[in-house]
Amino acid sequence: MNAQTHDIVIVGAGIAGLYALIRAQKQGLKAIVLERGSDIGGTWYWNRYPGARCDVESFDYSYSFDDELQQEWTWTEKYASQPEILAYIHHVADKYHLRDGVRLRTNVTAASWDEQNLLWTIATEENEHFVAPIVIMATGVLSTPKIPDFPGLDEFSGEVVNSAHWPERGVDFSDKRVAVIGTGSTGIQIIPEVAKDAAHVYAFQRTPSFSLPAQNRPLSVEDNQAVKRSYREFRERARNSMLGAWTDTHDTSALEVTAEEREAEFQRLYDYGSPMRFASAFNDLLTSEQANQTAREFVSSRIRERVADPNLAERLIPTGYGLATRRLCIDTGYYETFNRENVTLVDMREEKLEQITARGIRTSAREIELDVIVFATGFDAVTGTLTRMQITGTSGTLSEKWGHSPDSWLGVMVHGFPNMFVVTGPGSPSVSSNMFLSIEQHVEFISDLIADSRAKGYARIEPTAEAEQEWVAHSREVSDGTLMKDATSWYTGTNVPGKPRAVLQYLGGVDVYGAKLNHIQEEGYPGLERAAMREGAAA
Ligand code: NA7
Repeated sequence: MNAQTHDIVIVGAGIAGLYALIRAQKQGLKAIVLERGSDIGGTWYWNRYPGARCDVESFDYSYSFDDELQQEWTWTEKYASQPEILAYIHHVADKYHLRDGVRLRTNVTAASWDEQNLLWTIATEENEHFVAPIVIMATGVLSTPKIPDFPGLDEFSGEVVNSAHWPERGVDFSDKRVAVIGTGSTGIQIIPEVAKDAAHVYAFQRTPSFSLPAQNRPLSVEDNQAVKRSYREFRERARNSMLGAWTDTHDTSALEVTAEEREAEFQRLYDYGSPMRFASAFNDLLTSEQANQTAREFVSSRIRERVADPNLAERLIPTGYGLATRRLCIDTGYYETFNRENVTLVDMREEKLEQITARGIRTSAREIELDVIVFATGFDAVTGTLTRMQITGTSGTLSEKWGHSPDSWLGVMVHGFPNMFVVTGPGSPSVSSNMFLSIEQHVEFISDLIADSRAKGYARIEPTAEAEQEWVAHSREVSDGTLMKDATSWYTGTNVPGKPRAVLQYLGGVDVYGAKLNHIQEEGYPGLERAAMREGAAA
């Protein structure tokens, strides 16, 4: 076996992997990033479908580690589009000379731990091997799309595209009959865009989502300057917030204020257009069914105003789960799109998708002729990318372990997998936070831990089983107190058949979580077992 040796192998060249590379290079370590895509960017490389846009505001959704970087970059919209975010990531790669450290078109399929020599061997689909004492899995939380196996898919004579593997050449929808399957954040972004060009769009909805108007707008130079003048304080406020982005909300129960006050507050935040702010309008929207009901009623009324046909509006209004217990979406003209002549809702709760045929889709009610089928059917989120790799630790594989329960120590390390770090893994705030901030927080924690261990002569780092279980129990206790635990969605792993039900995020808050990481660091990393190299190990 002809293996290449490094100090660190980083898997994934998205926001996390690139920052991990910056930190490793700063520490003088020989690092390589392995990336399966043909370019850098991760999530923002793959998800280039029409309408793709972030749901965290641009000033928050960016790196904070270098003031020069945040001063020199100018955002053009409140919610940046995919091309703008990708351009930003490319700017970062150029500024910090990262490209030479990234190996593209390199798909990691396996990683195995050598306990004698304290080394990971990383294998790729291209049959290459990389050896390093440390591996950082920066593989993303929404990086393995879920593709339902609808019968007959192979027979379809038109074009089939997946939102998460959008063709680089683009897709021409003009005058085409198009089905979009899935009405989560992605479907909600795609449907209005495709409807502008297509002859007809059939929106296949199984579960309606709650969505708020994004109230997206161009950002002026003055808008940028206003934030840049006090970016340090802006970031500090974000780090000390529950969601990793400051929300202009009050610490009050929705049930303690009058109906008029509640309505006014919901309206104020609705007009602002931010899922994070709206979901934290009151402090008990995610813990009290009754409080949540008030928010649901408010948004349902707005949906009724946006959709001309009252029957159609009722079909688009979610029932049976709490607002923000599944992803609360933002949109640009989503509900209004259903007022167009060329858009039809196919309500899969009543009209089952029975078969994909050569000509289109046969439902329990009709056959719909189509030229294009778009899958926006979501992801095997947070754990799916890692469980698909053959990762073998000290006593079994990660897919076996997480097949029972996605346990980890703070979402950053896993007992049984020494020297393997995960950026924004299960049990960390990850997708319930501003991912950029959570990624920075994790990468900094990881690189500081590596530096500290190297300085002290430790070659092996592993969380104890007890520390891991303590964190899992705490995380579960927090999520058990919320309405989120009961929802069926990718937040709880219940969108993927066979995946164990567990809230995949730590819901105690980015502020609380950050304080925990800082405390652990200050206390010399309790919960971790660190050991020196064994005698006789390969140098
Ligand atoms: P989501 O939010 O998981 O949405 C996927 C959608 O696809 C959702 O409406 C699903 O309905 C639907 N779906 C999935 N499987 C099927 C099958 N078999 N039949 C019919 N419909 C299906 O993924 P997104 O990509 O929209 O968003 C993911 C995150 O990316 C988003 O929250 C942002 O953070 C960015 P279901 O709800 O399962 O009934």
